[in-house]
Amino acid sequence: MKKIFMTLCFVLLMGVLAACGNADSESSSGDSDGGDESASSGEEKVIKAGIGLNDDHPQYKGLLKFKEIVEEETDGAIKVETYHSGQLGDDRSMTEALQLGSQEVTIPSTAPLANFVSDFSVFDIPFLFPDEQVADEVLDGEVGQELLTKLEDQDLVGLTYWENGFRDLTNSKRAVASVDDFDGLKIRTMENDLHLDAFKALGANPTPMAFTELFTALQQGTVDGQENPYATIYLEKLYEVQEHVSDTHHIYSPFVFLMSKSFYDGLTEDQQTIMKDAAVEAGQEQREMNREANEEYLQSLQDEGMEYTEISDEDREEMVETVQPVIEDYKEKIGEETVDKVYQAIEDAQ
Ligand code: TK8
Repeated sequence: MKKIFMTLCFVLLMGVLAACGNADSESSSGDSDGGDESASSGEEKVIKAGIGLNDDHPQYKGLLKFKEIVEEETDGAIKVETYHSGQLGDDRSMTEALQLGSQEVTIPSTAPLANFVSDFSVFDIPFLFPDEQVADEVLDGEVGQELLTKLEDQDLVGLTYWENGFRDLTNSKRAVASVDDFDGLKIRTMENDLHLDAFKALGANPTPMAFTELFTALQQGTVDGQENPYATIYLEKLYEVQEHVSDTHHIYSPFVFLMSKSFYDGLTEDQQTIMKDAAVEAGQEQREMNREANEEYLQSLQDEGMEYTEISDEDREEMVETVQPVIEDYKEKIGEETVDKVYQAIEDAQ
């Protein structure tokens, strides 16, 4: 009798222990399935965010704003480590690092990004955007957002656009006021075929180069000149190795706020929403800071001794006509549908 009682107690005890065990696994599987959609769920995550420009540039100030928002909104569950001045690499190599999952965020210009998704070269069409307001409307509108979705096939998530700005020519040889003045100038361009062919059409001798190599190349005379917004020319101290600046305003360069798709897909829905909202909010501030900077720094470049040449409407029109064959040639390479949609969006925004 006693033996039967003891057996029953043992069986009952085993049943109770098994039920407790299941309860633990159910509660843990509830967590591990990501059932907790809160922004601060799970183990701490770290975002390595690298850019090519230095820590004085509005791009870095925008990145610090992104960091502030993300760490606040996730209660520290996601930390952002920020790197500038090409510490983690150049636009292309950092974009490749995101594809590999060894870095989580970078913010390249669209020109090198066109090597990953060719449609982005639409923004390299010279003289495409008339001003920043139209650029904002097109980039933040349907066609700009649709382009960002094309990045997913490249293991990248494009969260939003920030602003690099209207690009202006500098060089160490001569004042550039007209098409003829481009003749033979060794101009560094971003790593983008449309940029190369456009400067060849103007008579220059272009060389594609990562931004991280630019200052040394200018200092050593490997190239005579380059083109970037005034804020970059000033804050990267290119006035130390360049004599002349012209307001060519030949291209409006967007930045794309990129995140590694493998990292993004591992976030909860709440965390993904925080990433997007933080990139957009920080981007709005970055655009404002960038515009103020570009206004201010043209005068600063002249104060540092650079000779400023204003391009007349007539000479700019000649530049537009000179690069038109290149634009026609690239419409097919970029994708006729994308080019037509962007031109239509620009017309609608004016
Ligand atoms: C910085 C670059 C730079 C771009 C260039 O990472 O390469 O000239 O304008 O700002 O994206």
